[in-house]
Amino acid sequence: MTRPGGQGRSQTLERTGTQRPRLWRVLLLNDDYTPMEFVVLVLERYFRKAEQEAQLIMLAVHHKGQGIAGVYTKDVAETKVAQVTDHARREGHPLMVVAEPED
Ligand code: TYC
Repeated sequence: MTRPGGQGRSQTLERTGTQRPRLWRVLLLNDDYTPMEFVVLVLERYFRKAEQEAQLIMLAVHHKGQGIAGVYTKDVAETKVAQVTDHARREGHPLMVVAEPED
């Protein structure tokens, strides 16, 4: 098959500008057993929140069922999920943390 300029080979379309990567939300889910202090520690250590903000996010999750810990590229979000889940399980806590794409 003949294509203009392609001589039968596949063509790469040129795009101008820079594509921003799709971002992923890391969500904390509420449960009845993970201590509040551990959730605050997680928000400070893995999501770099100051103590006051960490307290507010933790309480919002506690009352509403879930909340956003941070927004990252996919690989960073997945790493945070793995690190926090690993830490929580090592401490014996059932804390659930998940990543979901922004629209
Ligand atoms: N609900 C927990 C408690 O009362 C605290 C908690 C907050 C747990 C946020 C998980 O993502 C969470 N100890």
